[in-house]
Amino acid sequence: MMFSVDEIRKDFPILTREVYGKPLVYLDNAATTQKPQCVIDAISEEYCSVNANVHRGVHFLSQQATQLHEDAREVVRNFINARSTAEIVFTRGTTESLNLVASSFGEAFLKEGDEVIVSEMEHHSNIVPWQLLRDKKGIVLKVIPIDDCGRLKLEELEALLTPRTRLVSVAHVSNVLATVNPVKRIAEMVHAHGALLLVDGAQSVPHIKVDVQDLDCDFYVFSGHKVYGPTGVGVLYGKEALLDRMPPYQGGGEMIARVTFEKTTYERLPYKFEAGTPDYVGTHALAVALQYVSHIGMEAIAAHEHALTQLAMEQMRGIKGMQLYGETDDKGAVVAFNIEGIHHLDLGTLLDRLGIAIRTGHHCAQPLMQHYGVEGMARASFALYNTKAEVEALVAGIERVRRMF
Ligand code: 7TS
Repeated sequence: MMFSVDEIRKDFPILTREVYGKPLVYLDNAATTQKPQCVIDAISEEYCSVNANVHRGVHFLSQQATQLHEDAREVVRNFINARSTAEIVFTRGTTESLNLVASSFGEAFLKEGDEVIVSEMEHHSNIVPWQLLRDKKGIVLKVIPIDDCGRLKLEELEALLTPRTRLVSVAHVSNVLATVNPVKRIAEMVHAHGALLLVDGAQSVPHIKVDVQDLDCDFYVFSGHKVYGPTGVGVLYGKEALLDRMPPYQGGGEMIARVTFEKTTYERLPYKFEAGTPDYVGTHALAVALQYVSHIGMEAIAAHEHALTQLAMEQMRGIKGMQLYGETDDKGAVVAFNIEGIHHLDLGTLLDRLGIAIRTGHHCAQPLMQHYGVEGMARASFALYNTKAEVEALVAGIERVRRMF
């Protein structure tokens, strides 16, 4: 399929709206993406004509809803090339997937003094669950530092790995610097030390082709809403042998084989980790979103977004007082920056009045802000429907704001 951004934009109804009488320039895609009509329709059609609780009923609608939900699991499996649908656990999102692993893997495999390694560029959701575990179990949390360009210092990771290291948990792509971390290489390093690798794919799945078997990571997590799907649904991929050995995360319906007051046995994978009624409408709509981007082609999406990011970086470098963060060549679709003499919040607020939506603040990565010695940054993040004209509007908007100070 030919990549035509004009055609793609027609699929996203929200992109035609105006804010403050100006065309919306939506550049906060790392926070959440807008939804194509097919995803919106999938949600409304399922509620209009299928809705019934899954896995429970013998009746027609329940079976049809179950089919859609389980077909969605197969779509996710195929999208990230997992071996089996037993390895695809539906969750509420990246945050819940990370908490699930911290809680369940922590319970099964971590003892006092065992080490978990994260990186300096992690989102809080890949820091705090491990700190909670540290408080509970006395594990040791170590941190891979970054250089000022925003690259992980892999030689320092090598030095951090010890016989007590059980798990390394890192972002595939940073939500601030957009660094694409060499997770395949990291998996080799980590496995050579007998530890496991968890990859936070919240910012990679929407932008680059992911193959969990090729990466050979042990866990991979992502959120539906960042990849044009609905809010409230996400994925935990885990190698089957590993998930099999982990205890349930939550108890309730769906996750049991048999319950007596004396003893309860658990369902097979992946249901052991899916207590309660799942968001089966959300999983179906997520599958529709993944099919939508697959149809366009992840390579074409990556190329389009790379061109936008390069253009933004090039033009923004020319702005007086500009400080860019994250200067790796192959970076993803995010540009984080500050302008000397202008608070990032003022910049964001003034750009908003021009119809340009960017993010400001710490981006849930306060340790990263501490690395750069700032309280916050402005951040523009791109998606498949953004255009060169929007990048130019951003640059012109920043220039206009800058002249006001
Ligand atoms: N990990 C990374 C790398 C993220 O970017 C985010 C969300 C999360 C985890 C958490 O995802 P959730 O769907 O469970 O909330 N990042 C952002 C952001 O950059 N701006 O808003 C949310």
